[in-house]
Amino acid sequence: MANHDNIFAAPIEKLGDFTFDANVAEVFPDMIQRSVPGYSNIISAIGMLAERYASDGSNIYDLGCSLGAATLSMRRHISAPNCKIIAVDNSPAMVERCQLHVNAYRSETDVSVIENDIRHVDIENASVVVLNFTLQFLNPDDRQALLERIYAGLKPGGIMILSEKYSFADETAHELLIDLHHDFKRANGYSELEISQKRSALENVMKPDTIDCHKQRLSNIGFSSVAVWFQCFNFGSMFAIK
Ligand code: GEK
Repeated sequence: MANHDNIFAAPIEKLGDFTFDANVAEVFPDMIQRSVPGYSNIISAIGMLAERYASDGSNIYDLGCSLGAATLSMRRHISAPNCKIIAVDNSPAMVERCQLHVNAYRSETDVSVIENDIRHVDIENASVVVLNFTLQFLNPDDRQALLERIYAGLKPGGIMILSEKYSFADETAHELLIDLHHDFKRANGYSELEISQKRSALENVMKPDTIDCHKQRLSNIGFSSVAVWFQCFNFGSMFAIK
């Protein structure tokens, strides 16, 4: 059974900013499953999309891979020959554990797990690029440049899958969707204290954009088909095709 996330269960006197350290990596599968509505469905669908879009001899990127859930889902589904999956994360604890998960299964598709900042990784000859709940952790000023580099590195017809937590311009909708997300967390066993401490810890490190902002930015960069294919409360996933 996965290790249980109780990182915010006891009162923390000096609540710092949230970081992806060894404590988080240890409980990550439990944490993300109980915190992100639809996470398992999204992981499965990333595999299905990769199966359709991975092309012979191309690179597939999983940017902000954490423990490699999207990488493993894609590796299970891809049938195109000579593809290479490049999984990147800048948390040493995540990368170390991701490598162990990757080693646990054999596959025709090669996987490289790389410890690096996704803002500095070369993206080239790509048929599929996944940003599964990662862009939201970048400084808002760095988001456009990364998306431009992804666009440039994608082959024509290639796909980017971008899952994010969203904010909403309408205040009532914004508050309601946040409340529903907190209900979801309560239903998954998180206490009021855990919910509020995690919210405070994330305040400085996660600045979500609106769906309109994402769509506008992707269209301006040049992506031709941009659509939200999944949404539950204030979480969702879109694809953008070059
Ligand atoms: C999944 N995609 O399970 N460079 C590299 N990695 C980064 C950076 C950066 N600049 N900033 C944050 N990260 C995964 C889930 S989790 C989402 C992604 C969440 C990494 C960070 O270390 C963490 O592992 C990941 O992005 C975000 O499908 O925890 O809500």
